[in-house]
Amino acid sequence: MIRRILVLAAAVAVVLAVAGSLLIGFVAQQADGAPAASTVKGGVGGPFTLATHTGGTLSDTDLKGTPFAVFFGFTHCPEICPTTLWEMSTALGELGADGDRLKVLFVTVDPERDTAAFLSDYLGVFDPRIVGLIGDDEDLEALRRDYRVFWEKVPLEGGGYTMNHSAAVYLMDAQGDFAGTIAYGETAEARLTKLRALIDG
Ligand SMILES: [Cu+2]
Repeated sequence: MIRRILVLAAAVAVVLAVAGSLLIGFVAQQADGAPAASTVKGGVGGPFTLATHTGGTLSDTDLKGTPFAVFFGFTHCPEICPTTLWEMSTALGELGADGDRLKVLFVTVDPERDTAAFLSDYLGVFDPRIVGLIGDDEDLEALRRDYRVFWEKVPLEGGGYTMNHSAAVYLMDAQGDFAGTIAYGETAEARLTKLRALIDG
């Protein structure tokens, strides 16, 4: 009986965790309308130059001709970021060599803690093709506006902080125009279909 209650409690915890993360995604979607619209076709996206986790730089002009999937998060994230990075790694694995025709980018919205070294360690467990990107406050404000991303710092009881943030992966085509999103919680099949379509243009 006790075992049954424990199993039930665990199941309820999982359901609550999933519902909570969906709610965060939903709230994030609702809250992201405020910044001025981007001038890029599709209304999402814009110019950027950011530091990579391997010590280089990457700009939107470097990506001309290469479709990319970009996601905004932070390494201390308890669930959405590791899940998304794991799912994108799985998708890249399934795409195999076709996955080389696309770039998957992870922009940290927590540059205070996510240094290049920290990001390198963190990304080490995911597909090596995923590029971690770090910007300063000005870079991040431009991305927040152009990509209509939402994030905010939330102090934690007992010290420290976490970040609430938009959970969608933004898909940008080879011209740098907005091509859609992958929502948090979409099926692996839907994710793969969207990535294949992005690669095939
Ligand atoms: Cu996250």
